[in-house]
Amino acid sequence: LAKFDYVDPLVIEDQFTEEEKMVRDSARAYSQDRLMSRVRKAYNDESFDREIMREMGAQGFLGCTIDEYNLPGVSSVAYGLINREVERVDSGYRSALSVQSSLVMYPIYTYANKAVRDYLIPKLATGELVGCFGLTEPNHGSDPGSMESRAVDKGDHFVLNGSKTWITNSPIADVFVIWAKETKSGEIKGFVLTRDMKGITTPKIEGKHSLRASVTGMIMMDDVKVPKENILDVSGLKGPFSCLNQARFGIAWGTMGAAEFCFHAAREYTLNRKQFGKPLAQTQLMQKKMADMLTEITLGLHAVLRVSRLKDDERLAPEMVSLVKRNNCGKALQIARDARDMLGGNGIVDEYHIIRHLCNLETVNTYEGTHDIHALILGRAITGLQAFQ
Ligand code: TGC
Ligand code: FAD
Repeated sequence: LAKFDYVDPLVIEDQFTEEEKMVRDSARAYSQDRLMSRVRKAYNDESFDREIMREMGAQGFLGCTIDEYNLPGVSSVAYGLINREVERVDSGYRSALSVQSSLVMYPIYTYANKAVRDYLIPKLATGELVGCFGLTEPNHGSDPGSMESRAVDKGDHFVLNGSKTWITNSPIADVFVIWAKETKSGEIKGFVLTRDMKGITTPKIEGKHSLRASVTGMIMMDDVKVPKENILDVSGLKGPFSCLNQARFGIAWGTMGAAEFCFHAAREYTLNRKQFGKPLAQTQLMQKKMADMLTEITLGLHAVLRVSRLKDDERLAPEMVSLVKRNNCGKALQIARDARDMLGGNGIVDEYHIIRHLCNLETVNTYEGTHDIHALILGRAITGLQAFQ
């Protein structure tokens, strides 16, 4: 009989190619060596070190699935494994990676005209330029189709007005992928804005108790003149949603990294901590919690691996992404809560990192479609009935 390994119970390792394992190992080394040592201070100071984007660029993480512009063109699984390793340290750092790769480079690479693409993709890939993705508005979060931002066609340029909120990296961004309704057609269109355009302001959102190592802000657009060639060649909500398909599946991988960190930390702690004369890990309650954690992490990883392979096989349905995004975020959040409890008082101290993961996962469970919105997406697919409105 084979030996059971609690670190990899269903031997997922066998399912990765040699290249994927190499990418995973280098992402793990970078994340543990370079990110872990900075994260407590960054989180406590509520600051994001822009240098991290250059480092991730140098590692080849940014836009790594693109097979042009000297980018590595790795599989979706490899991209997922990078997300898992980065989020093992902090969801905010994974956010920086997913926004730049999936929400900025992906739409520019897929929908921008050649000149814009040729200029921006190499600079975004090195982290020389930082991008952000503006879909959410103060009055429209789960329902972006009702957005109020407007783009008016003025012949050789568009004029954009409106405001976006909750935008990862907007205060430090050089490039803005903005979704707005083009008034003539009434259709949602994407536009690439740059920091030098007049009329853009990006105030930081202060006071977050979650994702503090990531900077979040607004984007206010006041008569911003955008050249015609900066429009993206896609219409309707499928423009932003096609980007979200990329980012949401990366989140499904990433959250498993955060959950694994919490599981291993709680295991270690309860093996060492004695109460009533024996290790806490020797109690039935602790062992049940750990059995549940390990089960959910294992199922979550195997499920997102399957979705990634289907994606690379061009057999991906958006509902598959909703299923793993929703499940893995919700399960990671529960695992972080249980781990927090297992450490008793120490569970709330930053030195043990679990409380930070727990607070971060509250955001991750909300952004890119809340847990309940993904339930409604699945509910529509199950019943054929739309329950949003
Ligand atoms: P609905 O009728 O469902 O769809 C409208 C059109 O869009 C198409 N579509 C998709 N296309 C590609 N991929 C998908 N996943 C798609 N989902 C929908 C659809 O086929 C249709 O096309 P067409 O040609 O027929 O018009 O639209 P709805 O308004 O009823 O949508 C409802 C709902 C709830 C599904 C949707 O609005 C939704 O997903 N809401 C959640 C909002 C959200 O996820 N926001 C994310 C903001 S970005 C963010 O959070 C970044 S965090 C970054 C970080 O730091 O990591
Ligand atoms: P709401 O839509 O107001 O939802 C509030 C509650 O109502 C939720 O529980 C929701 O599930 C529920 N609800 C909504 N509709 C229904 C319904 N029909 N039936 C039942 N329940 C419903 N957005 C971007 O565009 N770019 C970014 O880079 C970005 N980064 C973010 C970073 C952070 C730190 C955070 C917190 C958010 C970010 N977001 C970003 C925004 C994020 O996508 C939204 O917060 C999210 O989509 C939810 O929108 P909302 O906050 O307006 O909540």
